[in-house]
Amino acid sequence: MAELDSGMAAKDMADLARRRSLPQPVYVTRPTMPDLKGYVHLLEGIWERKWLANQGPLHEELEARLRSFLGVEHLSLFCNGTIALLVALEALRLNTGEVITTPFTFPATAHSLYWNRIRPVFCDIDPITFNLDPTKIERLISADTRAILAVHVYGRPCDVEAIERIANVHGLHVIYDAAHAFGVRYKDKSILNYGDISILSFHATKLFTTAEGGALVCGSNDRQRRVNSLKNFGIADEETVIGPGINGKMNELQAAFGLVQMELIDQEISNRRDLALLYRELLTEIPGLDVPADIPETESTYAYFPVLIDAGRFGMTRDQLFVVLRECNVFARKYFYPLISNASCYSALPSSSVSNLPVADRISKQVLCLPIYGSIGSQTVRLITEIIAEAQEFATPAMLADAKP
Ligand code: T4K
Repeated sequence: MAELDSGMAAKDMADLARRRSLPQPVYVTRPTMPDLKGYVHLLEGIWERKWLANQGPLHEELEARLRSFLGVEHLSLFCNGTIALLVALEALRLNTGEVITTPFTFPATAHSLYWNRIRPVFCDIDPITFNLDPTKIERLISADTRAILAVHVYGRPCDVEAIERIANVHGLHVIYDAAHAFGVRYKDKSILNYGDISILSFHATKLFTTAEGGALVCGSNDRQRRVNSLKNFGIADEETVIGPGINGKMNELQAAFGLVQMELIDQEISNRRDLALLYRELLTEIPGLDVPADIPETESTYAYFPVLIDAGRFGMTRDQLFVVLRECNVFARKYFYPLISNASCYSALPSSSVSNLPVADRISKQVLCLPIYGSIGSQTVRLITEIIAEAQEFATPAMLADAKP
């Protein structure tokens, strides 16, 4: 019988899709759309003021609101998270040598090093947090190492204490790519308060969004002054340029969107918490599908809902399940497969070898991020889990044997 990519018999797949397919595509995420009238009201003010960019009043208001909401003192808005990362490195004068980083992330993390002429040194990840494994960092430190660039992947906090200890011993800077960690708290304080600098992304796919956007959080007035001039072409005042800056500014239309979105954020987090609990309850009995436990002492904001598929126990591979879901109109995502260390611009680095990254390699082949966003509704979550459970019923040893390695 013909097999589809999923490994399920075509007949079984067609039957499952006919019975179970969701009427509308369900994506891994959808933005929380704010009240349109409220947004238009703010736009009217922009029209009257004719002030569109460069630290306008809405930009200033959003910065203040976010500082208070996130519990941080020094926050600068950016046009996106990637430029915030570039500026973070430049603000710390990191533009040569090596930086230790994770391969289990979105390309922007490693690319920010490349653009600042820094060689990434990839370190393996911890199997519980999915973030840099602190026990494997020190062996990668060389005379050229300048910093550690860690990611709180899916908003799961890194082992920030261990990373801080290593950085202090070796005199390294620590930058956190906190693109996924909006609102996450660890040990009763914002996760953004750890390290020298953290950056956030406010892309359309993020829990809090300004369509494109981001922010940089740092620990002192002096550093924030430097950051603010670097994101404004390096201009300090009308006659002084302090360095080779860039244009990283957020505009008034983005800030207006952010301000109306702020009204929804508490409800969105609460909805996601309920959905995450429901997923956990419904998936817990499925053999071979592991829902990672929450990190202790962490208030999560459920930016993503990753699960791990152990093909041997589940009966089909992650890739096969991905296809089954897609056939049923559910667009889960393999965040983050393949590892960024496998991209052609990095694969020749010695630290990119699989033997250096066995845990990251395994997790990237097992992980699947299921749809999660406030408006998805508990009924859709139930239907997704039913598709997964039913798919497992069709799994056969032959399918696994046929699966591509
Ligand atoms: N560091 C990390 C760890 C990151 O994850 C990211 C970005 C960055 C740094 C850089 O931050 P930014 O410079 O982007 O601020 C998406 C995002 O483009 C990217 O921002 C994000 N990480 C990454 C994890 O996800 P794609 O290629 O998966 O996005 P896309 O277009 O396939 O969208 C995914 C789903 O979201 C769609 O299937 C439907 C939904 N969607 C998407 C958009 C754009 C919507 O419903 N509406 C939309 O407008 O990368």
